[in-house]
Amino acid sequence: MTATRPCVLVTRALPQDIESRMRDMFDVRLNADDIPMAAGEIVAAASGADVIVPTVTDRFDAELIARLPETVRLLANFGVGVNHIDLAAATARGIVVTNTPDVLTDDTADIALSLMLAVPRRLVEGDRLVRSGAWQGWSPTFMVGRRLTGRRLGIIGMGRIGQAVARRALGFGMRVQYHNRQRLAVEVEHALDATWQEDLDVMLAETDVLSINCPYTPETRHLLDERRLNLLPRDAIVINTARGEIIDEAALARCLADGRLAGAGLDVYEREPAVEPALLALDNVVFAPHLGSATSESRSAMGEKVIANITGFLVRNDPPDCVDPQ
Ligand code: 8YV
Repeated sequence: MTATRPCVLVTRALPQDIESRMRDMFDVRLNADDIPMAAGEIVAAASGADVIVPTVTDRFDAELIARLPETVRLLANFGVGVNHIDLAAATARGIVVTNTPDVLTDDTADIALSLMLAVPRRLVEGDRLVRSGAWQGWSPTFMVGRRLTGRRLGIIGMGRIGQAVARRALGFGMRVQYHNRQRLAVEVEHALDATWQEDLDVMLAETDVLSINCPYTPETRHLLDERRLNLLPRDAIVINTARGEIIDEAALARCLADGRLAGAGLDVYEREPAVEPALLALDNVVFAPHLGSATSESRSAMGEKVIANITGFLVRNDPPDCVDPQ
């Protein structure tokens, strides 16, 4: 590290233990109010900074990256997804981008499974009914849902989180198939008892529970458009814990409203924190407010990764979680 302490701008409030470690190690500029910063505020606050720590709520597009002070050499993202950063523009400016993989895998998979259970077992609908005081008591035909056991799970994106979802689904007796750009090693497929489907459309037609776990890139924008949503069986449910933009939300709302799909469990949205109003009106959708990595364990570990990436970059020019430059 340089003799003077490196200057680090953090755009959102981070867990206290992480902020205090950063205060000890760096000349750190924190966002105590935790109000998302506009592009101009980021540019001004980054004056003289070596590193910026962004989150998913910042948009580091080519225009903002071009305006960053020359001193900025690293964007140490707090989070694994980097779709909010224009990687090509960063590379062109000689700015390295890092992220925080692995540490949030299990917690994000847990949220996927929570939604997978909550939707077909109608848990949130039930919670609303009990709270309303209108529950009339048990009956053989009351609030009957569907079981997960034996149902066909289709996973789009079989990276770390997709595989963690598959491991959990095995415990629920689901039959696992996946669509991924690359087929997994045979041993991994065997361990997960998962079948590769090269053709996404074919997989969709044979899927009861669809879990989206791929990154959001220009290629995956609206990957689940109206045509593909219509390939799913009528009693299928859709779970999205990846990025909202991968599903055409308006098309999803239409399919759910007219019974072409049975339900959806969503943790992410196309225009967060706004949610498609047509979806909000539906009882067969369970919403979570982007909770994938929201455990104290994940958030601290993400912060530790950010610190390791900053020091790895400044000391050895070799951060452990360097995102492939484009
Ligand atoms: C994070 C996520 O909380 O890591 C990600 O990509 O989607 C979330 O779980 C968020 O990105 C923090 O920046």
